[in-house]
Formats: sequence, C-alpha cells, structure tokens
Amino acid sequence: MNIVVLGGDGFCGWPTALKLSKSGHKVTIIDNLCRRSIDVELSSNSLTNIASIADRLSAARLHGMDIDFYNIDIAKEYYRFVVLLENIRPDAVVHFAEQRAAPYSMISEKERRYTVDNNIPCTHNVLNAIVEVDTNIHLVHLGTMGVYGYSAAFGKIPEGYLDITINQTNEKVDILYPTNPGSVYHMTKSLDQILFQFYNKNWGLKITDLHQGIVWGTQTDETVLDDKLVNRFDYDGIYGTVLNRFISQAAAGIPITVYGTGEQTRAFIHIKDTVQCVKLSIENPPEDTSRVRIFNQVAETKRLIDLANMLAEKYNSQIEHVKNPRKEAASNDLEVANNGLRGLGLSPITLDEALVEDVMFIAKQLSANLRPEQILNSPEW
Ligand code: NAD
Ligand code: USQ
Repeated sequence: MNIVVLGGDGFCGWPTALKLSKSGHKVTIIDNLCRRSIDVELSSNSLTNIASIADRLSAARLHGMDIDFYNIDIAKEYYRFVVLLENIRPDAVVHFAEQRAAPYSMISEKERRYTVDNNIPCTHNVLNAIVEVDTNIHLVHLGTMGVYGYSAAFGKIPEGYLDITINQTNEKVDILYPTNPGSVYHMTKSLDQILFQFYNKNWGLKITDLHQGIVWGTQTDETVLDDKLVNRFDYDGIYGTVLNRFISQAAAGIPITVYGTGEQTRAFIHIKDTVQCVKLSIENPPEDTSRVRIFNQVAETKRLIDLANMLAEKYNSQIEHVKNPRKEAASNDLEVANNGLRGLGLSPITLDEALVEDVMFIAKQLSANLRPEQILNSPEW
C-alpha cells in the first residue's frame, strides 16, 4: 500500500514508518520537526542519541527501507500539503502530528494556545485534504484514552461508543462516549473526535481513531538495526511518560517520582504494539463506514504505585511521593475493552520483567545523558 505518515519523526511515528516500510509498503513521512525544536525550547533531550532526520533516512535506506520525507507544517501550510497528497495519492494516511504532552499544554497561555492552534488545524487540514484529493483514503488517527477520562463511572470503557437507553422512549442507542479531558492537550483530542464524526457523516470518510494508552519502551525490531535508527526516549517532567520515567529514574539511581498516592490507574501499551496496531488498522480498513471506527489501543491497566513498587524491589530504588502537579483523581479504577484490535490479530505484550530489563539496559547505558533538573519540571494545574 501507499502510506503517508504524518508526524513520522516522533516517538510513535518513526518506528511505525520503519515497520510499514519493512513490511513492503511505500512510505512517505511528513513532519515539521517541531518536536525537536521543543526540546531546544525546553532545554530537554531524548535519553537516546537520536540522529538527524537526514541520517535516519540514509540509515533506513541501507537496511532496505526507502522512505521519502517532506518538511511541512500541516497546521500552517495547507496548500503545500494538499498538493503533495495529490501527487502521492496514498491509500492511507496515519496522523500522529499533534502536540502530545499534557504538561506542555498546561505551562501557560502560550502553550495552551499553541496546542489548540497546532492540533485542531492539523486534524482539520488533513480531513479537508482527503475530501479534496480522494474520499477513499483511509485516515488512521492516534487518539488517546484520555478523551474518556479515567473513570469506571459507566463501567468498563467501551470502544468509543456508549450504549444508552433514552428515558422517554426506552429506545436503546449508542452515542460517542462523553468526553472528560484532563488537560488542554486531551481536550484537543476530544475536539478531534467531533471533527471525525462530522467529516464521516458528511463525506463518508473512512476513519479509524485509535484511543491509545500510555506508551512505554523505546526500541522495535527495526529501530535496533542501526544506531542511527534509534527511537527517542523522553524522561523529562513534560514529555516523559510515566513508566519510561520510572525506568530511567531506577536506571540512574534517583528516586522514582510517584505523583500523589500513586493510586491512579492508567492503560499502557508497549511501543512494539503501537506499531503493530497501526499496521493492523491500515491493512484491515473498516468495511462499515457509516460511522468512525474506534479502537482502544491498550494492552493492560496498572496502578502507578504498583509499577513503582515493582521497579523499586527489582532495582533497589527509592520511591518519592511528590505533590501531584496535576488536577486529577487521587485514585481510580479503570477497565478498558480492547476487542477490536485483538479481533484483528493483536496479542498484546504485557508488562514483563524481561521487557522492562530491555528498556533498563538502554536507560542505564545512557544515564549520563539524563539532566536531573529536567525530572521535576512539570507545570502545576
Ligand atoms: P511526538 O511528539 O514524539 O511526535 C509527534 C510528531 O508530530 C513530531 O515528530 C512532531 O514534530 C510532529 N508534528 C507535530 N505538529 C506538527 C505539524 N503541525 N506539522 C507537521 N508535523 C508536526 O509524539 P508521539 O509520542 O509520537 O505521539 C504521536 C501521537 O500519538 C500523538 O498524536 C499522541 O497524541 C498520540 N499518543 C501518544 C502516546 C504516548 O504515550 N506517546 C499515547 C497515546 C497517544
Ligand atoms: N505521573 C507520576 N509520576 C511521574 C509522571 C506522571 O505519577 O513522574 C502520573 C500522572 O500524574 C498521571 C499518570 O502518571 O496520573 C500518567 O502520566 P503520563 O505523563 O505518563 O501520561 P499523560 O499525561 O496522560 O499523557 C501520555 C501521553 C499522551 C497520551 C496519554 C495516554 O503523553 O500523548 O495521550 O499518555 S492516556 O494517559 O491513556 O490518556
């Protein structure tokens, strides 16, 4: 298939582009490299030494993955984007290109506005370009579990749609699950859902929205092929996600930073499965386009304190209970359906000490890159 990967230089996008190319698909990455600029803006860094995009692409070519790249700001350069899409005429577009850190989106009015002004135009421009170029293009979007909020108020979280009974008529219907975002970033993903619903209703667009949990790990079968293909690994208090942070902290011999009680339960998925899920979604487009197809892209749910205890016991680390900088429930239950992707063949990797050791190996090797001042730098909200 001919596939365009938007945001293909990022943590999830780069290994996905490699996997799709290795599987024989024709892949084009579009990325404005803003994630790299944000590292400079925040004086932060990836724990791994990531190569420039030019070096990444040359190394990929040496390993049989011939990937094209275009530097386009999808939010601001609509006409360049649409002309490129017209030339490529892809079968599928994968959309990773958004500002994805909740803490970044809550720093100040500048970052709140940037997150909305980047993410919403990106998604809306992608939808418009598909309407203009070819309404048969399958759009696969990376959404988030955070659109649901993290509560068991309506029971096990279904895949996008909630079955309800209308009191007046006793009629049973299913509606888009009510959103309950916890940050401006998560709010943009909630707004994305409405854009998808409308463009699907009006133009019949074929859309898969993957509500992904927190991604952990760093390397995949393709990123290990060459040092220049290494994936990024964020550990800082703004872009670092919780399990990778805990692992890098244990590797560096510094306390594991549990926010509040640690009784928050969240959904997790390994980066190898992120890549696998996107591949499965593209290779199995929805047959029924009467509504947006929504899958929960998660392997399992875990309480943060249990993750911290597991690492502390194994690596003899201290746990530090930090005052939670976020406005979120101190404790919650969470159960999530993931039948959709399992039905397509996903057999998710669950948290396993051997895998944690893989990540720990990288984190230990590179712990000299860790800047301690970047650990507890989350804004409060
Ligand atoms: P990332 O920041 O590493 O990658 C995003 C990429 O998009 C970057 O390379 C960035 O330069 C690019 N980009 C952003 N705005 C752009 C624009 N206007 N034009 C062109 N390129 C642009 O993030 P990630 O961790 O790879 O996440 C990818 C997607 O997956 C995001 O949409 C995120 O919401 C979703 N997701 C991520 C996680 C996670 O734990 N990392 C979990 C759930 C969902
Ligand atoms: N947390 C800690 N200690 C830390 C860092 C975080 O206890 O050092 C806690 C947070 O308070 C929160 C949980 O860990 O309760 C998760 O935080 P996170 O930063 O790992 O995840 P989050 O901000 O929700 O965002 C990440 C990605 C985002 C994606 C989301 C999926 O950055 O792009 O959408 O995970 S989900 O969480 O399922 O909504």
